[in-house]
Amino acid sequence: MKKTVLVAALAAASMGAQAQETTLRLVSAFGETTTYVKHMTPWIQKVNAEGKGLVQINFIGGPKAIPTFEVGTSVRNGVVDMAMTTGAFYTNLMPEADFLKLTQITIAEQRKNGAFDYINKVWNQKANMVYLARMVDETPFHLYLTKKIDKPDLNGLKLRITPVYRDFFASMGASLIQTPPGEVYTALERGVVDGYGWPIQGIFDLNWHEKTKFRVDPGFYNAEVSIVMNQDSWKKLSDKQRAYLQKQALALEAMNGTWPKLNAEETKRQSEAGIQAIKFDNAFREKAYEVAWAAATKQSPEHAPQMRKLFSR
Ligand code: 173
Repeated sequence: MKKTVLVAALAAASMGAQAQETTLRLVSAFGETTTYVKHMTPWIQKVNAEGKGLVQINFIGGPKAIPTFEVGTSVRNGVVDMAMTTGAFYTNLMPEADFLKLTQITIAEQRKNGAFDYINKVWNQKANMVYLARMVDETPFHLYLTKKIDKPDLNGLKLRITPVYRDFFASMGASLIQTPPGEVYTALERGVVDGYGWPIQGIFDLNWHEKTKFRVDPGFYNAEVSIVMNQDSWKKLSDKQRAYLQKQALALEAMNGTWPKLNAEETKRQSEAGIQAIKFDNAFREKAYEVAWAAATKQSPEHAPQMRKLFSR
């Protein structure tokens, strides 16, 4: 009799412990050796160290676990609980995903002016996702080339793209081929493409600098990489667990201050690697925004105009 009571008590205690601590499975749409995973890793360590008995994050891996362009669907369906990814990789769920590149204010400002809540409303409804934290900000995209151009005319060039660059590069006459980041090096090496779009940071991660001769300035848009979460997994958490994750989301965003410095260092590193800047005037960047907002408004007449107001300076 005594023994039965003890066993029951132990079982209850262990169930209690399980109910308190939840482990969330997270995948990355970017490779495990990249700048973005390096930026996220200390954060996961912090979440796990401070979240003992409450919330743990189990980093499953990069595109070898789930291919880059399938990560969004996996989060929506709850195959994983969380992902580090960018909107351009899950436009199959909703066109609005890619509009986050058009923010001209920081994520801290987006939390203040209502943009963050607006994003969450759309993400909840259309993708079954919670938009938890933006971990790349204040970072322009660029066009990188293996051949020189002397005006913003991309006729005759074949470029590697994602939805980020599609309409802008097409508007200058380029032919386009979409690939995940993991296939850029091979495409360059085989001469399948004459260039690619990518943010100012990260081209050394997968050795693209070996094949890159030119970078076009100015940069355009604002690279977005974020942590998103399955909405059902979010709802299953206790209030305390949700508050903890929100606190840690802010801690991750507080690390965004390092990007401008890192970007300046990367620009220097590119020039030291022999990559030459091709400089166009600011009309190049302005056209990038014009083309993208026109496309956005067509794709989402309901949300694009409001997002434009909330995202602009
Ligand atoms: O793969 C890409 O070029 C892309 O869309 C992207 C978006 C944000 C950060 C890095 C890459």
